[in-house]
Amino acid sequence: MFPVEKIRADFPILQRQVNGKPLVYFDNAATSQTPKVVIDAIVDYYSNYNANIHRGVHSLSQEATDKYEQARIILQKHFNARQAYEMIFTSGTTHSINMVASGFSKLLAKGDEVIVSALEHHSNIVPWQMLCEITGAKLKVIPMNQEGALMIDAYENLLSSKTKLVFCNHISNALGTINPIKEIIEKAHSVGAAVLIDGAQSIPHMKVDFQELDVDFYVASAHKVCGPTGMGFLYGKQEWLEKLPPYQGGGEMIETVTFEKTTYAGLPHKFEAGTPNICGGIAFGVAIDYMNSIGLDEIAAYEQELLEYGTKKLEEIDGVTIYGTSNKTSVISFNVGEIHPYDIGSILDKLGVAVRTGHHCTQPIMDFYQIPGTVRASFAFYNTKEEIDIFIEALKKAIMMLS
Ligand code: 7TS
Repeated sequence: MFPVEKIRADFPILQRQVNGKPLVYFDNAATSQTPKVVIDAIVDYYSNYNANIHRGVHSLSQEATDKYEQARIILQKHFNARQAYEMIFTSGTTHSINMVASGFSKLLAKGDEVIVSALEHHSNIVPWQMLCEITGAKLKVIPMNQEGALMIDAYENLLSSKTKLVFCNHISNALGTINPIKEIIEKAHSVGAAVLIDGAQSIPHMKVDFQELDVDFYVASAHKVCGPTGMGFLYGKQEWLEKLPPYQGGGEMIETVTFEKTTYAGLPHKFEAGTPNICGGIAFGVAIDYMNSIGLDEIAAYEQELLEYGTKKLEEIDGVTIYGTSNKTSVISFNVGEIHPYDIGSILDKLGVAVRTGHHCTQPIMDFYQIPGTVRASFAFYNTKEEIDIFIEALKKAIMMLS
């Protein structure tokens, strides 16, 4: 039995009430909640060893540097990167994607092609459009089908010797679809293209192995995996990170500076200009350790149970349409008849249930289904079937009020 009650006790926020009702937090795809071990690590950092890193000879600075670099190793081991310096700390997925897109502005030329999937979050579309504007490269799109899955045959037809980069998410935030990224990566490599995978929605739900995937770049955010906001990573294969120019100039990313010429530091410092989110990095490592203490396979199995239960309960309600029905994680995106998702979300909130409504930063997916948005309930390993029952009753009340 998955020890969900014991796990819930780790999350102080789950004790609170919202609008006089016990909180039912089903907005985990937007951000996950924070266990006490991570909160304690943040308090410990600011209470006991707050200092700038990589520069001081003094003890506090050395302690902070050691903990920050240990966190990098925790990430390296967890994701099976070849080297710790292939894990670049960033402020999150968006930042990481922009770093790679900016770097490729020096590597692409007119006539080159890049491929994006139809299932992307705007943060994995807009930076590449900006890149194409600068370089004259062409953006092509892997289409999706009605089930919310990517059409891999069509992808094969898009690939050619002109393809330089493919970017795709591991899991769609709007629908929960798990994309066949190993196949996507293999096919891209067969024409010599590099691949960036957006793992914002995958790392909370599954074990990811960078070497096994043979992925070139993989990016994610700490706040989706029980860590703090404003923190994330860019993983890049060493040969790619060496090829890319630095993203920002500044302190810490240099080897020598003169007014005539500056030389850059090695990895990872070349991409980590300025004082980073030191506490955030340390807390990210603690969050990953916490997830591993529960076990990602156990988490995935339990979340699938929640997904099946929630889907069955929702399907019993008249007028419900669920979007995204292929192999997926614990995300249910739905509408009820013609009722606007925002209206449902507002009433659910009055009843203590937190969901996200709207286009989820995936307007192309909403356009595909010809809808303005959805209500999205996304479950985490600390949610329960009893909470799903509360959500279903609240939803029925909302439908009654709005029909
Ligand atoms: N990529 C995917 C697949 C995401 O789900 C998100 C955030 C991002 C990128 C951006 O991550 P950030 O940490 O840089 O903001 N997704 C969501 C969501 O679904 N609801 O709120 C944020």
